[in-house]
Amino acid sequence: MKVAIVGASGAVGQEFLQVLQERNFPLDELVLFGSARSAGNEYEFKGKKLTVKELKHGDDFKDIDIALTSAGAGISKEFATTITKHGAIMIDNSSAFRYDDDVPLVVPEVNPEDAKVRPRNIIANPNCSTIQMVVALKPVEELSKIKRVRVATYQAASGAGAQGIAELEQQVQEVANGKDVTINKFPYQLAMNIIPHIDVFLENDYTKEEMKMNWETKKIMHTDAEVSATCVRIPVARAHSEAIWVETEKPLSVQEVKDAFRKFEGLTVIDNPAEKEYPMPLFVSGKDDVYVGRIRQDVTDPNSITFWCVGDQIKKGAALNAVQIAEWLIANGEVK
Ligand code: 11C
Repeated sequence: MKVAIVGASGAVGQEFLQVLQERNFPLDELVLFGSARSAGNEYEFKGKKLTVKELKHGDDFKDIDIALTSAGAGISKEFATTITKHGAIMIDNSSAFRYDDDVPLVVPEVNPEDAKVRPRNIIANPNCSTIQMVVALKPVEELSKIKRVRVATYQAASGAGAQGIAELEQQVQEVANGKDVTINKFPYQLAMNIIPHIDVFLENDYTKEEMKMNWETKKIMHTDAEVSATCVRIPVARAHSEAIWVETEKPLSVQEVKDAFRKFEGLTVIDNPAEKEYPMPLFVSGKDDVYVGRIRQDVTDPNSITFWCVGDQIKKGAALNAVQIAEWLIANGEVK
C-alpha cells in the first residue's frame, strides 16, 4: 500500500501524518508532496525522515494507491488527472469536486457505501462544519425523518489553516501588549471579537460556508431536508462548535435521542448540566470523536430537539475523516 499526502506542510497535511501514525494505517510507503515553496521540508513519520517533493505534472503517482489531498481547490482541480490517471484514488479535502454528481461526498459513519461509486476515482471530503453536524444528525434521522435543521456555528481559527491559528495567536499577544493588531486571513480582528462571516457572500445573502452546510448535508444524507445556517468565526484555536435545532417528522423524546447518540459510532455524549458537564472546544481539540451535549426539547416546537455539538476541525473535520474513508476502502476491498 503506497499512500501520498498532497499539501503535506499545511495544517491538514501535518494532521494526515499524525493520524496515519496514530491509527497505525496499513501502508508500506508514504510519499509527501507540496508546493515549490515547501518542497525540501522534512517531516518525521514512524521514526523516519520524509522529504516533501514538489507536486508536478508527470508520473509521480504511478504506484500510488491512495492520495490524500489538501492543498486548496485550485491545486486539486489542476492536478486531479495527474493524481488519478494511473489508478490512485484521490480523497480530496478541498471544495473542488464536492457538488459534482460523479464524485461521492463521504462521511464514513453516515454514507460509506457512496464511496464505491467513483467514476473519476475521486472521493470528496466534506466541509468541516458539515462533517460534525451530519455525524450527529444521522442517529436522529434513524429515529425519524428530519424535516429541517437550523444551526449556528462557532468556528475555530484553524478553519483558515495554520496561518489562521498563527494570526489568532499573534493577535492575542498584540492585544495583551496594547499593540496594533495584524489582520491578514480574517476580515476583522478575531481576538476579543467574533465575526459572522466565513467565506464569500452569495446572492441569497447567506455565505458560501453557510450554503455548504445546506448543499452537503443533502448530498451526504440523501435527504431533501433544508439546513439554514449562520456561520461565525470565534477566537478559538482548533475545534468547531455548533448549536443545532432539528425538526423531525415524528416527535422524539430527549431520552431516545440521547440513547441513539450514545450508541452511535463516532459520537460521545457529555450531558450532565447539574455537574456543569458539556462539550467545549478547549477539551475536544485533538480528539477523534464528535461530542454532543445540552440535549433538550425545543420549547418552541414539540417536534424539535436542540443540542450542542463540538468537533476537532482538523481531525474529524478534515484529516481523520479522509483517513477513515481510506480505511473503509481497504476494509471493503476497494483498493486493488
Ligand atoms: C472554515 N470550514 O472553518 C472552513 C474551512 O470548504 O473545506 C474549510 C473550507 C472547506 O473556515
